[in-house]
Amino acid sequence: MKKLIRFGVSMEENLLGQFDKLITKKGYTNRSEAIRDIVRDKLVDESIQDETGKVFGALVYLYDHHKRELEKQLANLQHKHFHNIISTSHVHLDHDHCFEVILLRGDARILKQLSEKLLSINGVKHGKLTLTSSLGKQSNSSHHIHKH
Ligand code: NI
Repeated sequence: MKKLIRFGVSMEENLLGQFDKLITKKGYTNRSEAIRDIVRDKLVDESIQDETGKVFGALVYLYDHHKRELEKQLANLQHKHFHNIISTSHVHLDHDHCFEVILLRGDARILKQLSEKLLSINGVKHGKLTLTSSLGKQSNSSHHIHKH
């Protein structure tokens, strides 16, 4: 474990009360861990803004199974970006809908563009991209990312 540094934070009573309520609701048992997670979240957000930052993503979407040409369009785009795609999971939700999760890696800008293209295809009913980065957790972790 890395060395922990203690520091004091001043806050209005009311603001602190709201913060405590929020973190209790989210399941935190102490303020320090909640503050650490908030700081990590900000750092990850910041690194994701960096267009050449190596990030990881999960794109989830739901689409109409009966829409003509849709599955072909989705597959074509995925093949075009095969080097950004780690895996794709497909679930046949019901008679009409399919649900897919694509795990992605690469530049934030590329992953966002690819996701926008996939989600804008006619017949894709809803979807969302979540990006993360190891930069906020450990500053030197990029050495451990294996490039294929
Ligand atoms: Ni299906």
